[in-house]
Amino acid sequence: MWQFLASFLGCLAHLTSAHGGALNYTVGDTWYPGYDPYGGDWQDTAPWMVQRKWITVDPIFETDNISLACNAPGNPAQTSIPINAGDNITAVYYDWVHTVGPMIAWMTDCKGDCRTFNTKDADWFKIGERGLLSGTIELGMWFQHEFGVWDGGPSLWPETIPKSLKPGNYLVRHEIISLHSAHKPQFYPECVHVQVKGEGTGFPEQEYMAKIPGVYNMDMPEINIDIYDPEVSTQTTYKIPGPPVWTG
Ligand SMILES: *[C@@H]1O[C@H](CO)[C@@H](O)[C@H](O)[C@H]1NC(C)=O
Ligand SMILES: *[C@@H]1O[C@H](CO)[C@@H](O)[C@H](O)[C@H]1NC(C)=O
Ligand SMILES: *[C@@H]1O[C@H](CO)[C@@H](O)[C@H](O)[C@H]1NC(C)=O
Ligand SMILES: [Cu+2]
Repeated sequence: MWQFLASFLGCLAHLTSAHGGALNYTVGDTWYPGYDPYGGDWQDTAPWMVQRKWITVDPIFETDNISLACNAPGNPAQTSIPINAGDNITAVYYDWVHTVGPMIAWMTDCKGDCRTFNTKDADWFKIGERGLLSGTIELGMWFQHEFGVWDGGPSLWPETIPKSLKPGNYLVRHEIISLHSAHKPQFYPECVHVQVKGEGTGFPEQEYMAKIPGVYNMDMPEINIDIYDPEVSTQTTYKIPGPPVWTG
């Protein structure tokens, strides 16, 4: 019954709002518009654009899809958000409807200009992750559920740029993984260019690094999951896949 209801609600949700993604960013009181996926190609050369190009709010389904890095087509942005290490960057979503699965914020060093950086060469590290807050995998409260405000207002996802991170040009990648369809995980990634300022000299060791795609595969029980399977649905812990978070 729950399974039926959940998939029914899932369909309904898709009809009304068709998935989603990170649409805008804020740092302090400053607002940075992202790439409107239905706004047209003129945005490709907009001098104020900070977000890598994405052209649909639909999810990516394949763990080995090259677009898992920065969505499709993922073209670089023209400029970047200036931010001090230790400050928050907040990703702004609209009408997020899915409720089950982890949300992970990642960064990678562009090793120079992010406008010429190819994510094939990226080593990604986590700066924050949110999962199951309380209750069970199927019916408990996930951060992803709490995040969807359901009142027509924007959903806000703040994460902190690690205080000790060395200055430079980075991508910040916000990733929502939605697990409401059995054995069919949905990935919603978007990337923004940032210029980190500060006095830090820190950088994560190899144990914190992952390739994207590469970090996930369908042999992982946390990814290839059926949340309605009685052996899974009643569990009260969910291990977020990938390396540990680097907090600096
Ligand atoms: C990768 O994902 C994109 C965006 O969802 C999709 O258009 C493309 O067909 C996928 N590629 C593969 C090889 O599955
Ligand atoms: C994102 O910013 C644009 C303006 O650039 C605005 O029209 C839109 O409402 C914002 N979206 C959200 C979800 O805040
Ligand atoms: C900054 O982000 C952290 C999450 O990393 C959050 O707990 C905190 O409330 C945020 N602070 C502000 C002022 O938004
Ligand atoms: Cu969706």
